[in-house]
Amino acid sequence: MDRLLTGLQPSGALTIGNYCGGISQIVNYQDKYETFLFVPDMHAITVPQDPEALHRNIINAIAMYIACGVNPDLPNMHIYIQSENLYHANLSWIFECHTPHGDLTRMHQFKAKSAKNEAFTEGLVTYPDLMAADILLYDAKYVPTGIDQKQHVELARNLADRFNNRYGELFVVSEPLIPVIGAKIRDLQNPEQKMSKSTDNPKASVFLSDDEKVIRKKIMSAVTDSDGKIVFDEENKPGVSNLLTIYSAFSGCTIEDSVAKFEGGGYGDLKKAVAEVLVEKLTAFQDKYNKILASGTIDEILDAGRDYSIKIAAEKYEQVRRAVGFGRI
Ligand code: AQP
Repeated sequence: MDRLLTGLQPSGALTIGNYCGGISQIVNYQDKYETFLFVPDMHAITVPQDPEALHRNIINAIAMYIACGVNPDLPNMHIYIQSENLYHANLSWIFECHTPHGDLTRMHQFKAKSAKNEAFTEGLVTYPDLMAADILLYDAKYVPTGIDQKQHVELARNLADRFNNRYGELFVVSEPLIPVIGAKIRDLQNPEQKMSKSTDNPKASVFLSDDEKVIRKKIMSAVTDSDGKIVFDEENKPGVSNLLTIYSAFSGCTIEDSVAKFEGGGYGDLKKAVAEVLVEKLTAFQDKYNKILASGTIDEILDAGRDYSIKIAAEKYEQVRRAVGFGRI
């Protein structure tokens, strides 16, 4: 079985964007690939985090993955916490010593997040090296992701190529898997930007944990435009196109079917339908989520995932360590 790997930062509650770009793809592919699904808590601290909230977000994220359809009982599913496997940090250091600084500071995510905080840390700069380590330790062939993380997967591919050329075949060169619908769910208040879990605007993102009333309120106040036509045109009508995308992603329709369903109608009707489909899906996730949190099974899942991930990562790290000349011959 080929390997697939992905992680979602526990930097806040997960959004419907995280679901479309990450979780839904894992669910779609979980019977086909050996899946490494981890919680990147080390990535989360590249921006300031409250320690208590971080602990809680880690466990909540696992419960939400499972509530959304990830099956922890599959023998090919491995769920673990990044910081519990020290090989991620070890390999990241080696990658940092092989990545030109300029390659890191030209990353879109670095530019966006450093612009928000002048006192950004070095961890924010080297984030893509840690992500490359997350991927390459496991010979992951596929990395499901939204558009925003594609550039980081490309950096991991470049590192794999560079190492293979310089030190001999060490790494599988991974491919990003970008969803056809929902690769970039947009901020509801500023549709020029992508939706994010760490937003400051309370109306910008729909969280998977939002209740019915909140979902309806956020969708009904989503920014659209003044021309009143329901057309899919991401460049000129990003707000309306975003609503059509969310409707399609959560109802299973194509974009064309959604346009056909709503064209000629008003934005109010489109928003009501988007809210309806989200309420139906998210309340079903939330029912399962509460049961999983109460079941006390998460530790067992994480212990097994940690032990397996360490076993695989240790073998790869040993090869790399020898290749770069660390330690004794
Ligand atoms: N808006 C989005 N649309 C589609 N996919 C998205 N992803 C993130 N936002 C969208 C995808 O979700 C997965 C997990 O991302 P992450 O949590 O590791 O980091 P991120 O991309 O930085 O996500 P956020 O929500 O924007 O987090 P913060 O606010 O902490 O930076 C990835 O596959 C990502 O592409």
